[in-house]
Amino acid sequence: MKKILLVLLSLTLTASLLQAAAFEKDAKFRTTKVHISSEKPIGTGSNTFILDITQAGKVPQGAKVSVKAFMPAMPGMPAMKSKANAKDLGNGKYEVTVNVAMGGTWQFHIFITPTEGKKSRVKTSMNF
Ligand SMILES: [Cu+2]
Repeated sequence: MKKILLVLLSLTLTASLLQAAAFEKDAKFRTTKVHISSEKPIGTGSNTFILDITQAGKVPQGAKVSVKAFMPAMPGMPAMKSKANAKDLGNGKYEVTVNVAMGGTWQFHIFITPTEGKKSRVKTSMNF
């Protein structure tokens, strides 16, 4: 009986390790906090992120969330920009797929418009 429990426990642990995010980052602006995670490592092309948002410790329900990713112009390369609207998964979780055209450092601005109160813009950056 004990052995079965141990096997079940290790299977559960393995499953939760497999589900661990390949990418995680925290960003905040005043009392707005965003935990950004992705199941896959960030790469060129489409990247899907889960944004866990809290505002003053509460989860915003029904907020409009969008992301702007951009890379300023560099010598021999024009500025690059991509925008995406996030999908509300409920409970403060929002899913967004952002397209990034090339490797390097991208600035990410997360725009949160709650049903009531002020909009916020949370800034962070991603490097890959
Ligand atoms: Cu560039």
